[in-house]
Amino acid sequence: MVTKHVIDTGNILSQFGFGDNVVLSEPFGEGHIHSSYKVTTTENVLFLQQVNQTVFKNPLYLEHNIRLIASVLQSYFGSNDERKSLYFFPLKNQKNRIHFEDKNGNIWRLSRFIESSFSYQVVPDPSTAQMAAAAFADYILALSACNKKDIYKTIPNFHNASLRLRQFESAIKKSFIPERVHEAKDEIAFCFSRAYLADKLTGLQENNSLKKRIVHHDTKINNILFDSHSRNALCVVDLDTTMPGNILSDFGDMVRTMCNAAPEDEGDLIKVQFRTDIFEGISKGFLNVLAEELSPEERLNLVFGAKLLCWMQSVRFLTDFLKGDVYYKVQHSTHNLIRTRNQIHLLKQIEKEEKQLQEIILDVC
Ligand code: GN1
Ligand code: MG
Repeated sequence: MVTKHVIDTGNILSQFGFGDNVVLSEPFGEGHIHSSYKVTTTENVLFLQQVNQTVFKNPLYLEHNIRLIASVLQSYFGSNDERKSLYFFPLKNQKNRIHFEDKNGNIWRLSRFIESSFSYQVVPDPSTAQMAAAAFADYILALSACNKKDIYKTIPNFHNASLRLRQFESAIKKSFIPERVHEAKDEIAFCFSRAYLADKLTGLQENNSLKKRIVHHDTKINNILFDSHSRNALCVVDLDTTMPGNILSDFGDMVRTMCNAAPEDEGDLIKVQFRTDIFEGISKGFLNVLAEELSPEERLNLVFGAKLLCWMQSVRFLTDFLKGDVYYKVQHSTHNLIRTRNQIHLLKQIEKEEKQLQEIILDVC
């Protein structure tokens, strides 16, 4: 159902030099963090976002990174292909700023809406997975031209698995909602049983086995837009977590979200099937672009990355459930627990197929 919104869209748009002739403003997308709207005016279709300042504590960092990334992508893809990257409009009276702060301290940004595009919640087939993976790989390759020092860490320690584990332990100890600790006791035990994954990541980092790279850190399938006509991958979106990290984050999160035959909050675990043919598609798409760029150690640890990201996401969803749903948007009280169960179920399947997945990577390289 399309609902009219009470946000003062007209005023916000006018800060970016657009008339306040809004026809419709409707919530848009499936993101768990920012609030996004598709805004239709008599002349334009726009994408308006309210930045989540609880998660992104320094909006100036976001602004800086987004502008830098846009310019890098523009030179990588060529300036005439404007649908290949998101362009945020500058403020009418402050051309070097893209954030408008309203009288309540809310921060807004505006881009054009990429028309004739769509996203998937579930990948339909291996060739789509291959295209999506190639798009994320191109994004990483484009950003390899950037100096890592020029990109701010928008969320420090974002994929620090050991820290995520400590936050999880602390949520259990504090027992914010005791019934929830009891309700999730099996999932808590499972997450602890795989805590060695965090230690393994620390070990790889200490040995310098993983090159520091600027990566996206949120390579969910719904963070790629596809062209409605050609059905080809069009552009990567949701760029706010782009910052220095390692390759496992991006490969792992693609496997986590694309290989699952169901959305990440499907509660019927029969439907949560790990799809090996999609894994092959991802590996081809990613490594066709990046194989030369990656070291043998990075390639060897890609399957570990898939397990790690699945585990870390289980831990993050479960921590949020234990804390009373303070981070991810939820639609009901067990949403985060259902997401956790879904991710654990997927991880168990990856573990069973690990050897075969490793062979696929070797074959593709
Ligand atoms: C969040 O904003 P969205 O929905 O694309 C989260 C990711 C998680 C993802 C789980 C900043 O991404 O890290 O993997 O939910 N983003 C942030 O679906 O925490
Ligand atoms: Mg998103």
